[in-house]
Amino acid sequence: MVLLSPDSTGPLRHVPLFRKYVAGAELNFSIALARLGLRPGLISKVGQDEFGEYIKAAMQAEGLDISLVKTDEDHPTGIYFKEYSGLADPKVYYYRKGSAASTLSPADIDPGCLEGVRLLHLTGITPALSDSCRQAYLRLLELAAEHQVPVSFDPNIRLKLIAAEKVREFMAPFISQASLLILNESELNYLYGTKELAEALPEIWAAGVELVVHKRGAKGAVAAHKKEKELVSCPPFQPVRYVDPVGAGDGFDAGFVFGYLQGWSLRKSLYLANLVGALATTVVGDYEGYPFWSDALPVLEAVGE
Ligand code: KDG
Repeated sequence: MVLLSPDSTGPLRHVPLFRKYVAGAELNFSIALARLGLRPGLISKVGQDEFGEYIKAAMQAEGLDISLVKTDEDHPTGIYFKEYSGLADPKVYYYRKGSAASTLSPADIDPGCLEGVRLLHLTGITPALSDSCRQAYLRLLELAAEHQVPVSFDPNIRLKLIAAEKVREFMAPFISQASLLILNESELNYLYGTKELAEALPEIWAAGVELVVHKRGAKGAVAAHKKEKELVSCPPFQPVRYVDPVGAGDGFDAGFVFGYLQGWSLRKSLYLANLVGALATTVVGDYEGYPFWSDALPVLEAVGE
């Protein structure tokens, strides 16, 4: 999506100026990984319009593989707005019904798209956009199973897209095929009726997940592995400036997945995750604050294994 962020605080009806950014959870995640040195590909659709061109150019500039991003002649690129009230974190307003991305369907999924891929990362946002998106994501799960590609999943629950009472059933197929599950406190609560990771673990292991990470925002993060008794926790990284939290969760996921793919310890992966997430909060855009590998390396060296 394109993000239009107001230049001033207050209800959008009084805002005269907006700044334009690129956003979207899966895109943010991919950019964070690319900045750390990987070359992720994204499966999505944009409209055949100026915003679509803008998004593709930004993806290329950030080093993403956009060969699986389709351009749709009949549907526009989705947009979303932020609104800053001065009282709380920003509200978001989506204009993405009928957008190009919401028409993603199994026909858009190239059967060879996971060949040679090390990990498939999905979030609960795209499948909540439409039934065809959900079918496309289920097709990706089939392909991941066929090619033995591990799946990481972040439910990324958006109550503007999915009713609270449907969340558990909706997320079940994705969670049950995920090796790695990453979620925050409110998602833990919607899915397992608790805010404590330890209490949710029996159900999470029973679903087949091997590794689960609890993002706790300003309280840091905790990870648990099915084969280990002890939970591993990590303190937060404190940025020097705070603007808004949007994009932090995606950056966190990417930082953790990066460590996971390198075979790092849970502790070190959590440190990088916290660092990427925290730096996202220092800017208005979703991903602009994510660190490059050269920024992250000295912090990681100071932390050790
Ligand atoms: O995680 C950041 C996203 O929330 C933002 O980019 C917009 O993808 C988005 C969504 O659906 O909320």
